[in-house]
Amino acid sequence: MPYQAEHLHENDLIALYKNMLYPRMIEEKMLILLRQGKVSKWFSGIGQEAISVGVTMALKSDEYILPMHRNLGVFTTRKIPLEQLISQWNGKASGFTKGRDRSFHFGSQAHKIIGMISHLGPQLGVADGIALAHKLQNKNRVTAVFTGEGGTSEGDFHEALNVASVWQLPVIFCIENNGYGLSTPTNEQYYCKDLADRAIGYGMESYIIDGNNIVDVFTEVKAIAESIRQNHRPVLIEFKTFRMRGHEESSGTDYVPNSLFETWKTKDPIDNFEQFLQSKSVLSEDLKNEIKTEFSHIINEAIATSFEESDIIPSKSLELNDVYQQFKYQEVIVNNNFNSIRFIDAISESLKQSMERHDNLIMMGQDIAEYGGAFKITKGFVEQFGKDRIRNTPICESAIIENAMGLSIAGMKSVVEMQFGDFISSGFNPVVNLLAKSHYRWGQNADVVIRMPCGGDVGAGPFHSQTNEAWFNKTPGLKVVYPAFPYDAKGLLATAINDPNPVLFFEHKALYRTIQQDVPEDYYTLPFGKASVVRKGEDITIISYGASVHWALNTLDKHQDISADLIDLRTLQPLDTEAIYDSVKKTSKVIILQEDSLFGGIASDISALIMEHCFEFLDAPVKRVGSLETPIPFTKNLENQYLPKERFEIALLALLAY
Ligand SMILES: Cc1ncc(C[n+]2csc(CCOP(=O)(O)OP(=O)(O)O)c2C)c(N)n1
Repeated sequence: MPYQAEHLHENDLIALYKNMLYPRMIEEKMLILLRQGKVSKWFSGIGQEAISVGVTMALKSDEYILPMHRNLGVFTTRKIPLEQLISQWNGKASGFTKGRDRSFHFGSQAHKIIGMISHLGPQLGVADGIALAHKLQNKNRVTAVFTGEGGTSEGDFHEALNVASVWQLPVIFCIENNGYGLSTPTNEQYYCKDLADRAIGYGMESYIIDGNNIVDVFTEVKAIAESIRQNHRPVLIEFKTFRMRGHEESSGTDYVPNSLFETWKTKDPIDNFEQFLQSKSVLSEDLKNEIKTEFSHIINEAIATSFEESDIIPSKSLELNDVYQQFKYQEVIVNNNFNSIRFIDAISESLKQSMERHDNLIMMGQDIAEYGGAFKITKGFVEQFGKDRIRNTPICESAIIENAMGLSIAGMKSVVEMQFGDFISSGFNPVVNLLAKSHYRWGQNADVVIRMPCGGDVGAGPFHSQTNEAWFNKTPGLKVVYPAFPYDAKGLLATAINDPNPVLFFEHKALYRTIQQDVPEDYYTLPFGKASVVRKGEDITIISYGASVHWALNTLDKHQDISADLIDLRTLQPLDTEAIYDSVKKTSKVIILQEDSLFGGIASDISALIMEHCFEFLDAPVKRVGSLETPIPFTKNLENQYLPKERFEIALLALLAY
């Protein structure tokens, strides 16, 4: 193999060699332990070490790298302690995820490494977010992210490249083209000669590098990184290489022709480089043996230390405590200068005041800049805060939510506006798998608020009227806020932005311009997990949130003789169970009204909780009322039939008469 190494000092050459050899020797040991059933699942990077090592050595130590499942060389080159790595793979408490996630599904801020979630593609958008943060912070840093060739078929890949290009982000996208995605060969994965050509469509430059030649990888990536630091832009690199073992160790390689293994064996990145170094008298036999003996010793010691560590003793409180980052709510109260404003103005004011308070807060969304967003909530923001902080995005919910994760990793806050809450389905994966699980998995918070204009009664049909909070209430790690009044909306949104955890903030569109209230002019906060009792009464408890609070109010206005507690939950996660139980214990009858179709919604869980905690206090069965079990229709008559307003009145009267 030809090595153009004249520009490299002998010490650099030895460092490249050692950094490749170390992960190879660890892997060889792992394979033995795996066969003995002593380690969990293993994805081999044997034969691909030059890429992990070359890229990592080409970057500076304060620059982030986002590796995949075959990039042990990234972790070892960044000098992650081996005992801790082994404990991670063995599910021990001192591993990076405390036994909560396996293999390379973790990150380490100390080493500027951000590990993957299983879904592969989301890594790429996260890299965009980190690079965006660095660009906004005027740090000349490159971010490198890996994907296999299989992962390039995912929408996330295309979205991330497009965003990086449109925003000219300093990201090096590294495709490790190793011939197979599990058992799928490249000709069943994509229909073009070189994946590097994908860059053309995104107006991006690209390179093809021999991924088995450590000198080429290191030298070329170093030059590309230096150039990107000077002149911010993304670059796509396709590394040609080969996967020398199965997808994972138990899956075999029957589908790979033997001739391919034979050909690629001759291209082994370590054997060839070793021979080259020996031919140049850089590596003597003695030195080689010395290095190998030293590594062997380190590896055996680390394995012994890790295996001595006892198994995790499960603790419910430890598990539950790590789902969210601790947040110390800071109350800000104001009691003067009230103005009568609409729900929509309250949201807008709150956003503006938070933008003024948090220099590290940015907003992203479709058409939110000059146009002011679909509902004009951010009108005028660009003039005040500039386009760096008020960012129009391409139409790619997944990549933008992944960007938000990346911003958080690099110390920034973000608010992402969904044009309509319905479109979160196009960014569902990063919300429920990346933002929600990150803190529990490896202690990395996602300081992101996603604004969700939602809800029906607006004649907008199945794709612009859903109230999809139940998709998220279900997922540990997310907070869900759903105000019904301008005062609550303003204060709760300020808290959502202060909270370092991911918050889904639901804004009912039918309330935007119809509900008005006296609201303090200045900035204030309201706590999560505290319901508000909108009406006080004795005979029945009505529990609701969002627009349906107003439907309940209208019903009570029509029936002045009904004495009811009307509880507006305000936040669904956390849920104020105390307020619910206190009221039910007082009134002994309870009806829960939700706008969403009934099955699987929050009303069902609240009903179950009441049964479990207040059964002895009940004088009647708990009643739930919600929309029909259909998608939400567009035509007024159909929508009226779908929504539960009329059914609520009937059910309320029936329950009172029970
Ligand atoms: C969204 C998603 N679909 C399917 C999988 C299962 N899966 C895990 S790795 C893999 C193959 C990945 O191939 P490639 O991106 O080429 O990387 P390689 O394993 O070859 O390094 C598949 C199908 C997954 N993890 N995520």
